[in-house]
Amino acid sequence: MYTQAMDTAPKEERKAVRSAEEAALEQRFDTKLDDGGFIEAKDWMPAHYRKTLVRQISQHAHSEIVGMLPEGNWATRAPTLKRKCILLAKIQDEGGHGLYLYAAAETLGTSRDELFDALHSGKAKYSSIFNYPTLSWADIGVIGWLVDGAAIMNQVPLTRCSYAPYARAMVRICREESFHQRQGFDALNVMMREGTDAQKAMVQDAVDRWWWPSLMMFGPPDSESTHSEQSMRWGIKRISNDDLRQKFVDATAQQAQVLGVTLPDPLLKWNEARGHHDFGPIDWAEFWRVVGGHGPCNKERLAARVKAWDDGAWVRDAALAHARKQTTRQEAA
Ligand code: BYC
Repeated sequence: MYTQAMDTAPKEERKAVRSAEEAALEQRFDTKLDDGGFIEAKDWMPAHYRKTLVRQISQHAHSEIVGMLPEGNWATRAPTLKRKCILLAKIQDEGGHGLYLYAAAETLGTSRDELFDALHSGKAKYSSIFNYPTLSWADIGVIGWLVDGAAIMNQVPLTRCSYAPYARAMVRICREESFHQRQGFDALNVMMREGTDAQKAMVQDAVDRWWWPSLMMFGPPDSESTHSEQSMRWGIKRISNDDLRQKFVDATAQQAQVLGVTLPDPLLKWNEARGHHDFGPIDWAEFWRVVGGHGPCNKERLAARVKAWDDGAWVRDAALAHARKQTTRQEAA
């Protein structure tokens, strides 16, 4: 039969050569990671490593931009000009984090349109925590203290993630998250030190509502975590879900004492033998309900993102038209 192919070996033979080549590449990839090396966008990587990274980085990016919504709810109602400026800056930072992360995901060969499609169609996940409502101003402080606190605990190890573009994005994100956590603690501290009894009660109420969902941010227990084992082997995750959760509980229990609030867990207690705090059982049924789309605000959050995307269509069209006009002018010059 007529063919222009250079390689006329039988199909099975070609497959064997390809898989031997792939095995050698995979061996080199594994050795690099075992030696503590990092992978760059143009390096060879197994398809599953690429897919895992696109999944995690895009979920992370979606969480950042969906995370702007519960805070945006209070942008017009911040109690002072100073707090309003801080809140606006924080919300803008979250938008920026989303953009660094979408850019990091794009280096893996997935387009931003595909990533947004997955979010808007409800296929892609984002952090469970953003499906809870922000009912009072104290919620904004508690999001900074607990939610950003949990985010830092989870994200500092990601600055050493084996995929270098993600690791580099995380360095800047963590610096900004650290400011977010401190501003949240400061806002609560002012309410607890100088506030009225009603304001103190508002802080306690917010802590009571956000504590358990914050612990869920770290993901399911290690025994039920689908991706942990492989992601740890590849150096995408450096510390397990349960270990990070424990570190967070230990750090936060002390901060709660300084603030003068009670964490809503009667079983929370320092365990001298373990050198850690023991804590009560997490309601994993609630976690899976929220992750499955049935939390208090899932529908509202997704609808707000889709609306923002649709309302922004004219801006994207205008930017594209402007870029086309500039290219035509440059070509004509
Ligand atoms: N919510 O095998 P596992 C922020 C899913 S942004 C929803 O342990 P993995 C901030 C998981 O995706 C915070 N889903 O997964 C922003 C998987 O489902 P799929 C976001 C969750 O990936 C603005 C399944 O459960 N941070 O802090 O090894 C303002 C099994 O889980 C959750 C990041 O994204 C959850 N909480 O570990 C303020 C950090 N947990 O994909 C603050 C980067 C798990 O198979 N991501 N699932 O359908 C990570 O570190 C890891 O992806 C996780 C989960 C630790 C979250």
